[in-house]
Amino acid sequence: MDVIMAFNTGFLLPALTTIYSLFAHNGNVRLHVLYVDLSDNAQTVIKRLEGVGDGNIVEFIRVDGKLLDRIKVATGRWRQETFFRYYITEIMPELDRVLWLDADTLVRKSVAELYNIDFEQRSFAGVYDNSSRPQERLGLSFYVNAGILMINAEKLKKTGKMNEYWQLVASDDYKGELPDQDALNIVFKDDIKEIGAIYNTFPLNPDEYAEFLIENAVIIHYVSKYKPWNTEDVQYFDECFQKYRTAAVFVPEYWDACSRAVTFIE
Ligand SMILES: [Mn+2]
Repeated sequence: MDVIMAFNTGFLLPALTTIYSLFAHNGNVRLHVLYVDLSDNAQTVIKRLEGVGDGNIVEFIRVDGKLLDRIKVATGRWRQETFFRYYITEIMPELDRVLWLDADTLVRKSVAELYNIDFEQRSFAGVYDNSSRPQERLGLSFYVNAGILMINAEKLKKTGKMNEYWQLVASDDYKGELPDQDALNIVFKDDIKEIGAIYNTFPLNPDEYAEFLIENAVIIHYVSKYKPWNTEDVQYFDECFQKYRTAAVFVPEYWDACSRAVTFIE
C-alpha cells in the first residue's frame, strides 16, 4: 500500500502518532512523506517507526520550489503542505493508487479495504463532510473532507484533470475559504466516490452514532481547530464528552497511541 503524508518539523509529534498507529495495524506500507521543512533529526526519528509492524517503510521526498510557486492562494491557518496531496501524479508518476492521510489522524484498524476500494471510474474517494456548509458557500450538495482521501492516480494521469485544479487555485477569484479542499470539491464535482464515515470519523460533536463509530471507526480525524495535543483545547473536549460520554474514548486512545510512539522511538 502506498500512503502519503506531508507535514513539517513543528508537527512531528502528531505525525509520529499517526504513523505509529498506521504501522501498528498494517503491514507492507510504503509511506511517502512529502516535505519542505523536516529536520534530519525528525527524519531519523520517523525512520525508527519502520520497526513497528511488518514490512513497513518510510521514504522522504522533498518538494521543490517550482511546485511550491503554484500555491498562490492564502492558506490561512493551514500550512502549504495541505496542497502536497495534489502533486502526487507529478512527484510519483509510477503510482496508480494512493491513500492520503492527514497528520491529525489516528488509525485504529487495517486500511486494506479502504485502499482496495472500487473507484467506479471516479478520480477520488472520500467521506461526506457538511461541517463547512458547502451548499451555502459553494452551492455543492455533495462535499468531501480531504483529510483522508483515496486518490485514483491512474485516472488522473490519463485525464490530466489536475491541471484544472491548479488553474482554479491560481485564479484571482478563487476564495479558498478551505484552501485545498474547496478546490477539490469544485473541480471534481460528481467525480468523487462517497465512502463510509468509519474511514474519516470526527470525534467532535459526536451524535447518536458515537457508539457505532467507536466500535467501527477505522480512522479518527481530529478535524477543526480542536486537537487533543493542544492543552488549551482540553476544556472543549471535556464539555463535548460530558454531553456525549460514549465518545470519551477518542482522546485517551489518542494519547495512548502517542505515548506508545514516543516510547518506541526512544
Ligand atoms: Mn486534518
